[in-house]
Amino acid sequence: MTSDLFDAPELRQRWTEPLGPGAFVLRGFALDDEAALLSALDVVIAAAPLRHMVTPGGFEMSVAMTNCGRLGWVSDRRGYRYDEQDPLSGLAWPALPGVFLGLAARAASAAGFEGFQPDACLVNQYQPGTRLSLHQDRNERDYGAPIVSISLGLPAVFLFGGDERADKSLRVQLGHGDVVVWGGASRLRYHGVLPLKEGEHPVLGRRRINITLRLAG
Ligand code: MD3
Ligand code: FE
Repeated sequence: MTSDLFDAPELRQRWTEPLGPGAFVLRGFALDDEAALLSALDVVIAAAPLRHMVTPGGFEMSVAMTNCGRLGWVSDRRGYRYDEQDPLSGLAWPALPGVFLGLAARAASAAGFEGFQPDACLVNQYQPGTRLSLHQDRNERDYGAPIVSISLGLPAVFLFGGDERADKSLRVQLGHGDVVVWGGASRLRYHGVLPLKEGEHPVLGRRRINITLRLAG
């Protein structure tokens, strides 16, 4: 028997789990900023709608994506890259919300990376069945900067692999409010997300949102 009181963000636990060299899961780190994160997310999505990009191989991604910040990650038949413009509108991406920047800098600092100032923010939306196959993030200029990711909504099983695609992956469950910092020797590790399981999150509904902040340019 649990009381609704234990679902209140201020009563949920926060702790740090080391994942690998330079990689840490900060459990519950985003919970204090839940309301501000969600309203900032609405502003971003209203200006640059979530959309399914096409891979260079011609497949539509099952993850729906958008971006904010100076640079946005895009994929099309020509390849993967960072671009200053939203290809849907031809306009600059919406500004990177202060609450994203502040949380990213505090999380990076908690993991030992001081002065993190991302210029790119990718928003990924997963619905039940959506997956992200194993890949490396290699489109950024400076691998010395960490990547910070914020998970909201339905829980997902994250695959944290090695430096080679064939290396065995660690399975890490990421839930609402968890923040992960990936830096140092973990920065180029293969990673992916298993198909999202069916469910209904009390705040986000039938979806998971992942906000990834990077220094790309
Ligand atoms: C580990 N997104 O957008 S974020 C991606 O949950 C991406 O939406 C996943 O992978 C998601 O590229 C995972 C966490 C993440 C980001 C970069 C990493 C994990 C990483 C780089 C190296 C190792
Ligand atoms: Fe990635």
